[in-house]
Amino acid sequence: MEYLGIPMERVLAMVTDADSFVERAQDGSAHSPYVEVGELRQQILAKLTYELGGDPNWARKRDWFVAAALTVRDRVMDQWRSSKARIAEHKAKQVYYLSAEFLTGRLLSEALGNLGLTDSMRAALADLGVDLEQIYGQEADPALGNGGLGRLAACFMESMATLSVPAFGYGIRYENGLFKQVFEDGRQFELPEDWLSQGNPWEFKRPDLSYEIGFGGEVRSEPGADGQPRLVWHPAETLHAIAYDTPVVGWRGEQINTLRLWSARAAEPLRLAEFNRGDHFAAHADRIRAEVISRVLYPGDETDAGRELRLRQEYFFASASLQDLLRRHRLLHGKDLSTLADKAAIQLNDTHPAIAVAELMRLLTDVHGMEWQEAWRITSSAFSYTNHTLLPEALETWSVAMMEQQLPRHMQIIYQINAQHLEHARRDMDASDALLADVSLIDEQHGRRVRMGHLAFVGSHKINGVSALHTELMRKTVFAPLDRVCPGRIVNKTNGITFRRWLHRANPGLTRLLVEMLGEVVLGNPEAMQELAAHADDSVLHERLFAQRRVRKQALAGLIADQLGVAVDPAAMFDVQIKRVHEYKRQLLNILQTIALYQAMRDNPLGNWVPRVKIFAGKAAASYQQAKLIIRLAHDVAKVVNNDPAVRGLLKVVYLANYNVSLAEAIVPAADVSEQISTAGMEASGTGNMKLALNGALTIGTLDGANIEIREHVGADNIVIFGLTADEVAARKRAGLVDGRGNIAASPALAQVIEAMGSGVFSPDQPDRYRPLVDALLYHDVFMVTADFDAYCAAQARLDQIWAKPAAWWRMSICNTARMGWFSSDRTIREYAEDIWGVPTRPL
Ligand code: 26Q
Repeated sequence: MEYLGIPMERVLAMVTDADSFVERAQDGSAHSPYVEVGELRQQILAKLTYELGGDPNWARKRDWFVAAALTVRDRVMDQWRSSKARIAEHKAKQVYYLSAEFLTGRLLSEALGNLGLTDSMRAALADLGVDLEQIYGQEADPALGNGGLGRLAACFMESMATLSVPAFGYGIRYENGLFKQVFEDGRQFELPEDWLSQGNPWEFKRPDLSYEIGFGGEVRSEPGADGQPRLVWHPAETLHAIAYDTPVVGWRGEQINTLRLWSARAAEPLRLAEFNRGDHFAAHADRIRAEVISRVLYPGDETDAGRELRLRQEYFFASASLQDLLRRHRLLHGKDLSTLADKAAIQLNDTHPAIAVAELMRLLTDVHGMEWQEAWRITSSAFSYTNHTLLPEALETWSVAMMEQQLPRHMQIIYQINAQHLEHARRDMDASDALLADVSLIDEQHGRRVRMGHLAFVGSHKINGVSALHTELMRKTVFAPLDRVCPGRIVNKTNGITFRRWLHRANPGLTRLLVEMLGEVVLGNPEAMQELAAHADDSVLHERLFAQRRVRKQALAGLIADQLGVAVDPAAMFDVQIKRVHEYKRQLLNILQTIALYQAMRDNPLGNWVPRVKIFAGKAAASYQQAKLIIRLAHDVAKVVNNDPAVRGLLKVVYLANYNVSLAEAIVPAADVSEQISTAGMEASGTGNMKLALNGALTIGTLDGANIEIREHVGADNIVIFGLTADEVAARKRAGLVDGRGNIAASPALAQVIEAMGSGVFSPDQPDRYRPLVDALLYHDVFMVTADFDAYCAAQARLDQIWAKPAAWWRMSICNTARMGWFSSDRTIREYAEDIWGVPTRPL
């Protein structure tokens, strides 16, 4: 990461110091550090020389990174093998986490940290004249996800390894992850992402682990072994799924799990007949059609449904994963599949892998000859499903016609599941015709579509939301009908984040302070951080926290200067909103308030203003025009504000490009204010809110998602809440109150902002550029931006007042860090393990 390359002795000194501090607390290695450093140095040199064919005198940073990564990987291998052996020996139940996305972030510092090797590696590399902090930046950040859902999967994988829950993560090895975001004149452009171009030292290709995946064709009735007729699927097309494994190292490296990502290969490398005829293009056509399946991650979060290739991706990885886990079951537990649900808990990360419900039924009945009812018992005991959104446009459905064409046998199975499900609803639950239509797996209203959320629900024993509010809304809205006919299945599992990455690694300075004050216990038991609140008024602690934050703000300021050429003052309040750009997340509300603040500063340049830096980062789906326009507005506002001498030293606006896990790791520890301002009822949980509060930023937010629980934990005095509640938003929508004109007329500040935007103050070359945004605010403000504007500005003013009293500010910040322990993904995973999966976890 470039910011670590900034020549700032204090940054490095602080980071280095703190790292050793964390690791000395780990009981991992019995080695003498001197022996260990020497061994590491030898191994790195050997890797560089014999595996990479490099020369220590000429090696580039990238080579040193690969040599170091391979060295660490070797250390992981023995533990990995023994983890697998232990599971086989104990015939343990395993968790299978099926997710279309895993946003792991870089792995070198995580592996080193969790193995307790950071210090020794730093010393070994230093002996070789190489700076560890610099080679971290050589690793590609695998962008195999869109946002929160993908990062949650990665946090969960780390926590499962830490808690010794035997687990496989199953997903897709996209050759191109989420697009690279670049800006031209404030407009977002998407470039292909290329994380594998220089190789990936962490993955192991397993060519021996390959499964056939079929598509299309037809279903015929044929006599089975017993002479009875049975349905046999004859796919028109088959291809292979090949496994690539990455080790997942938990804290202290005791349990190593596997992230297994599938890559698509044509069944036949090329069509020989065509090749021999000299038609090389036709010979490769099948290969290309097959391999495109794992080529690219769909960039829509919350949208982009309905595309055939997406369905093929979903079935591809669901089928490969199920075939693989069935194979493992037969290997470890014998050919009897009736015990499958005792040995496998299969978690569906949203509906993206939901076709797995039908696929497991097919594999158990058609392929393994099991009776339907027995297969259904096993399937619905093995699966559980996590919902991440209630937005109607994000609920996946597939047209029956497309399903029949791509997966004809699965369509039949879905009909059969639906028949028994509707029969149960009608006979046992006394469902009316209207209720039956609502709970049917087939939506007949919009041209016959399969409702994947319904399929996942019906095929699961537990369905969970990701925050208390979200789960309550699931029961009350989208899943209310299903909850009536299948009561008791919906449970809440509030999200969490791994503190190893988001506190210990991202913020070693703060971690060191915590350990110094409270002892090493805080590393394994974050609830022990509570004690810090007793020191909330300790002025020495305030100063140390201030110094620590300042170092990280300086580093971020360096990064901003490098990327944007904008100088920001580390003494100013760093006010950050970092997340996917979506209308419901209301970056627009933040920008409107920024404009209002700018206008107020200009009107009264000698006022007692708190200097602020508004920091944005986040990608918009490539086809999401309104979101892209919001990004452009942020850039246009930045241009005007940053070049206006009237507000110099008072206000800066920056939009950092290509937000990803690594950038988050640089921004989170440098944030003073965390913007969590979604329209209430629309953000399922949020997890950035947790990362920022944990690192001591003060949240300004609505009563939405996990913000509500954050308020309960940190205390209402330590968070700035504003705006309509979810109930109030729902009531307004019901009443059709989405006209913003009344709100604008009632707010002079807002009226002035909208006037400026609409008249081209920020787009003089194209005055009507922001007409679509203005029109939406005026006539169709479904995200309640105008309704919440005044309350939001008042909340921002409260933040200014607190900032002016540093003792009050740091007291609140301390209470945040101290009381965020509950949001560890270790806690979340323990809840899943106990209430959903039925697997043990180890105490830390
Ligand atoms: C669906 C169909 C076709 C193509 C893409 C998609 C798609 C892809 C990604 C739909 C949704 C997503 C991602 C959703 C997501 O990240 N949701 C977030 O999940 C977090 C973890 O639970 C929550 O904290 C956030 O509130 C939620 O927005």
